[in-house]
This record gives sequence, structure tokens and C-alpha cells, in this order.
Amino acid sequence: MAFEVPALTYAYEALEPYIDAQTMHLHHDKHHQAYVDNSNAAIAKAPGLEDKTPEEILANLAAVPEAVRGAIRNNVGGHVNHSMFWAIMGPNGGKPSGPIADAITKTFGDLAQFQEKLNDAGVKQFGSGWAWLALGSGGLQVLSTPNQDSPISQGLQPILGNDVWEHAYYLKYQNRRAEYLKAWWNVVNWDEVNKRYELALKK
Ligand code: MN3
Repeated sequence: MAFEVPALTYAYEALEPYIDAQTMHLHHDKHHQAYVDNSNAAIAKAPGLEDKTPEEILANLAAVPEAVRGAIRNNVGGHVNHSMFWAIMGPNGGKPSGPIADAITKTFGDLAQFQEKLNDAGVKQFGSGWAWLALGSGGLQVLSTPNQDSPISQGLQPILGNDVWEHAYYLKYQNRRAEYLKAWWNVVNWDEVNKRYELALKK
């Protein structure tokens, strides 16, 4: 089944002033669409992949034919990463509650220390990539990945991720990635993050 860009569940301008409407239009309608189109084109050249979910494909990149492995890694990664990104944002940012709040406190000390750690991972990611909170066998961890690489390909389950490609912030923040990373917490939909955490614990 061909992949599609999921519609936003909020208005393009809903994340203002932290993320501007123009960035949301370009990022969601153009960048994500390109990852989806390129994914579908690459999957059409790889018989057997079309019945897998994008997450299943990323979990076993070694099984992808070599001729399209690079395209799949980048574009299916881009599709999965962005699908999560839109879902874990919203106009009503706030503080985490429920099991994810407890797990963050237990793992990182408190919310502020966790946020600092994730911001730091995002600032230090050289070039394009993502800063993540992911669940592995050892519990929660912060990591960054280059390009569109997904934690799923490392056997981890992404719980929250921030896009530090310049296309995510350059129109508003220009070179100030650190400022964007700090501002982004204002638009995190913690209910969705908590749902993803609870689902990941059951896997
Ligand atoms: Mn992006």
C-alpha cells in the first residue's frame, strides 16, 4: 500500500509564534511529500516490501535490496520521522503527565534536565538530523541521528523526536538552532508522547 502524508490535526498557524505557518506549509506539504513520493518509488522497485509497514522496513534495513537501500533508509526514514513529528506537536504544549512524566523524572532527574540533554543532542548533531527520546531494553535514552536515520533501525522505539534539519527552523530562526530547540518545547503534545510511551512499553 502506498504511503501518504498524514494530514495535520491542527492549523498550519497553530504552532505560532514558535513555528511559523510558512515553515509548516513547506515542511509538511513539500518536504514530507517528497519523502513519501521517493519512498513509494523506491518500494515499487523492491518486491516484497509493499506489504510491510514503514516501521517494519526500518527495523530490518539489511533485508532491503542493496540497489534501493539508501533511498529506503533516507525516504522511509523521513516519512516515519515526520509522521511522528506532526503528531507529537500541537497548540497546547505544557508539561508531561502520566507514566512518561514519572519515567523522565526517574531517568533524567527532572523535566528541565531531560530537556537540556535533548537540546544538547540537537545542537551537537553536526549537519542535518534528529534529536530523540527513545525506549530501549535499558529504558529511556536521549540520542541523535544523522540525516533521516530512525532509532527503529538501532532497535530502539522513538518516543519523541525533534527535527534539526535547517528546513525545520531556518525561516524563523536562521542559524540559531539552539533557540529553536528551546522554543520547540512550547508545542510538544505530551498526551501524544505519553500514549506512544505506553504503547512502546507493551511491545
Ligand atoms: Mn524535516
